[in-house]
Amino acid sequence: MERTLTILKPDCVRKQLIGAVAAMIENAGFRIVAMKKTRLTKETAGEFYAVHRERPFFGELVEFMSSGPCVPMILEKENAVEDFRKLIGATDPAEAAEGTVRKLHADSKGENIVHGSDSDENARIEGAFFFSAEEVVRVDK
Ligand code: 3AN
Repeated sequence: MERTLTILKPDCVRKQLIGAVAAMIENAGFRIVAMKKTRLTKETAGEFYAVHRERPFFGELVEFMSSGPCVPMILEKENAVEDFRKLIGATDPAEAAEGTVRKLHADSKGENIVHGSDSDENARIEGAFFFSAEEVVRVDK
């Protein structure tokens, strides 16, 4: 069983879509093994997105991600990383496939509702960024 890390971003929380997006996630066969509502500071958002530090949109990304509460989750499923990126769709909602989270709910490349890890290694790093071992609880059926 693989894991991935998602963040329901501040636009998702502001639009009151936490429940709608969590339902899409669960209906797609993911189990939520950790979840919290938190707020990133500019410093912690910058740390989370450090790989994008040189990108032209870095400042905008950090501003946005620290603009309000967000809801990180660790999700478990076979092939979690790849299947989750399929569920959320392309970074740019205009290019996202029909029925994906971003196609349905996102406004722009920057404000695109959800984050999804891009590899198993990053899923582990990003999971540990938000959650301690005690906060990760796998509940069996
Ligand atoms: P993804 O989240 O789909 O893996 P990345 O890794 O290319 O996309 O980008 C990381 C984050 O940076 C995206 N989720 C998005 O919020 C933001 N981002 C990417 N491209 C742009 C852009 N052109 N303008 C503003 N924000 C962007």
